[in-house]
Amino acid sequence: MNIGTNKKIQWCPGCGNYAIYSAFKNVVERNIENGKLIKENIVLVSGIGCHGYITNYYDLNSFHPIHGRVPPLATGMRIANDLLTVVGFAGDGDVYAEGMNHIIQAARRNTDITMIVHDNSVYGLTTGQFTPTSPKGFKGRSTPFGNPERPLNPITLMIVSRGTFVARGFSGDVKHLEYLFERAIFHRGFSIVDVIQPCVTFNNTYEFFRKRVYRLEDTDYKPNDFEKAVEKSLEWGDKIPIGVFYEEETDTYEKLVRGHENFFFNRDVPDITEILTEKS
Ligand SMILES: Cc1ncc(C[n+]2csc(CCOP(=O)(O)OP(=O)(O)O)c2C)c(N)n1
Ligand code: SF4
Ligand SMILES: [Mg+2]
Repeated sequence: MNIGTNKKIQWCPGCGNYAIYSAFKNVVERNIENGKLIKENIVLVSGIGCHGYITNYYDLNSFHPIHGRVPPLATGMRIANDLLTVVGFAGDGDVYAEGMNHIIQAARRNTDITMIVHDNSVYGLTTGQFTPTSPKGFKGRSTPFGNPERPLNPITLMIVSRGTFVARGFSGDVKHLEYLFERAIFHRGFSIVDVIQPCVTFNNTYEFFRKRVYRLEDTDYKPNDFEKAVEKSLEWGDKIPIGVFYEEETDTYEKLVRGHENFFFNRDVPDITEILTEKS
């Protein structure tokens, strides 16, 4: 099984998008092969930005809406056809700036969609302007004297918006990304993985994150307590946690509206913890 296409990949060498691309590809190919996902029933939605090219590189159904509108499109697709596995790829500018309202509503609505955010803390495609996740002091095209604003914390935002699966990944840890993507896809309800990644051309954060990230899965942290998840999401400094911050099983929007939910594929989460011992 190979879900790649023969299109030439356009991203700059070293861009964090490659890690997301290959981790997701491995997860989908593995689960099509073992019969847990149906290729024809997968639909991808990608936003406007460098990240948005990702759907060109998979041989899967896809749709490319206007900037910021990945969550409402994904929600609509899932509600219209509950046989679909719907995954949205968005940028930090896409989904935390112009599309901010939509991601909050999608999280609290708990439709069964998965969102993967390519969070490079910059507008890559439009050549280096600051976004809501750019740090204070960030110097770019539109902030030559430094960004005066304090950054948004997307993990806290998604937890308090009642997202039922909220995780952070790092593009320098591909095996861990695979683990998170697989957990997110098989979660019943809204799931989001915010992937911190460099834009090597306009905001190269690779070394900054590589020195600081640690996996929550290597600690005794349990993602089943809302208040503890909010508290954990605030940790950001010399150490930066990656992993599942919060997970909750509750009724999906589809169940509440229709009185039942259809899942075409087997929702038993595959046991993939052994992947965490593999080298990235
Ligand atoms: C409705 C609309 N508003 C604004 C734009 C301009 N625009 C195109 S890409 C982009 C930013 C992309 O940044 P991000 O979402 O972080 O993606 P990246 O390029 O970093 O992957 C913007 C503002 C647009 N194309 N359409
Ligand atoms: S400009 Fe940045 S985000 Fe866009 S492809 Fe290049 S490195 Fe990646
Ligand atoms: Mg971006």
